[in-house]
Amino acid sequence: METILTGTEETVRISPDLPTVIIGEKINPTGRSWLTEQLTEGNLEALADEAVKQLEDGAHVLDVNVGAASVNEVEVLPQAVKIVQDAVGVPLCIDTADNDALEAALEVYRGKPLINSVNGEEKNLERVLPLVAEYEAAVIGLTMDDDGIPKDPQKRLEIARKIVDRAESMGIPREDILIDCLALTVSAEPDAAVITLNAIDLVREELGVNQALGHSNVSFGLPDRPVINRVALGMVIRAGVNAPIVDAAEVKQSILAADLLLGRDQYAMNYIKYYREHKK
Ligand code: THG
Repeated sequence: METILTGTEETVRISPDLPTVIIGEKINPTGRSWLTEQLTEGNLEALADEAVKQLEDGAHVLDVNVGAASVNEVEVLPQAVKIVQDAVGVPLCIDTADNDALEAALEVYRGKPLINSVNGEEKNLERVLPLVAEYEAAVIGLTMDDDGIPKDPQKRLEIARKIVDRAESMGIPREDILIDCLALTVSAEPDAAVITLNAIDLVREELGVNQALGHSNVSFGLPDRPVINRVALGMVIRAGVNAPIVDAAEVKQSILAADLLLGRDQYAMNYIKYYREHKK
């Protein structure tokens, strides 16, 4: 089960047998008012710096999300994709709920992107999957539908199955679908993380597809978020997430450690290499 993504210069492979792929979350105005201001005014230069910095921090793919109430995404998202691709050669994860903006971004994207996202809502499947097929992209499927996000892990699995089945019926290879079992904050719902972990287990066992996760959501509203994010990350990687959307600066070492412990880093080569390069 190998998902292949390409940017202008680099290819990234996502597979249960390979080290975890880090999707950098920082090109996103949520909770960052200075970035919202820049995007609203159409000043996109900051995105190039943000992209380069995340690669230095150890990201492999970059999520690009310009969504804010004051931003015209149909105009700004394709511009953002161009600017980020001019700055870095890695594949991008195009993150938007506005499917006209998605289509505009796909038109300018160079390579094979990861579309973020489709979900189990009938209307959404009908709009997004034809774009995935047409542009021969990969896609993240969110385990939510017209009734919202189920609390029952089995129901999240059923939505994942529906997305995979529908995509395959349209000629989209199974390898090009990543499932996201949805991380919700444990500050609002005590069982939130356990439900997500159980859903990830089920998707790994029953569908065997690669899995993404908007991981930092788990700690919203709590003090010392990095410690929660780092501890939870070991758990979700063990359960089956192999392409988490995270702040690389915050969790790079934890991911290297998790891969080492799970036998995905022969002779600790990656782990040791990282510390050798970052000693100074
Ligand atoms: N699933 C998928 N895609 C997603 C999400 C998901 N994309 C968006 C989001 N959820 C994942 N990305 C983020 C990005 C930032 C934060 C959380 C998730 C975050 N930001 C800090 C805040 O809002 O407080 C601000 C950080 C800063 O100031 O630098 O927590 O679930 N498929």
